[in-house]
Amino acid sequence: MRVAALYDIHGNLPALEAVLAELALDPPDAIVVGGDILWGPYQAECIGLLRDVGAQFIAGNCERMVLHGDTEADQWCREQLDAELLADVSLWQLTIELDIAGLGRVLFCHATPGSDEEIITRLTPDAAVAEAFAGTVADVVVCGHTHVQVDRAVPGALRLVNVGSVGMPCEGTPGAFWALIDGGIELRRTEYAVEPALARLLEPGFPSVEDVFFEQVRGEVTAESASEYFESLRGA
Ligand SMILES: [Mn+2]
Repeated sequence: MRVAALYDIHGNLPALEAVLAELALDPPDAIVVGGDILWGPYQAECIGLLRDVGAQFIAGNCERMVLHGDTEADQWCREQLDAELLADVSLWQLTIELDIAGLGRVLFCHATPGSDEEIITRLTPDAAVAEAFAGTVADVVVCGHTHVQVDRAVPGALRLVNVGSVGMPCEGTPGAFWALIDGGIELRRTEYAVEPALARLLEPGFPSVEDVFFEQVRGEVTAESASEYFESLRGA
């Protein structure tokens, strides 16, 4: 079974189009969308493209923010979606589990199985990671949320993979980041044209679009700085 894991798309349609064009050349058996497809300029368009290819969706903290939040951006995002789509999003589960030959039980969640916003980074000590996943029965956990790719074995626990972000990566280089899971786990990067994408992302009127997208889409936020920032928030 070949599974593409696409996380943290954030309504970045040009980035998603690039990944889907690559996947169309050799379609996987399943596509798991790991939360935070919402909270960005082209939410409904991204959901539409992924529904067309039969993707399965789980919810992240941004789905919760778009459904229930009260910032200007939360409200703008909610107003872009019709009642039927919002009702569908409210039904998305927090986890999906798949049995994948060569890996075993693979649990997909946005941040951790028990929280859509718990911070785990490449800098988080093993003991804290083991504690966050205590009680999780899986061989591999596939997560996102912190927008930096990670593949680490947690001693005595499990293999933790963060597939990175399609739409708002913090990797020090532009592109859409995701993973192909096929017995092994391949962390992937798909290139797309940055400046035309930024021009398109401005069009719908998503609030603070320049603050949210420009540095990350241009690849100006490094994995090191993002990991240090997120790690400073952990447990705060
Ligand atoms: Mn996110």
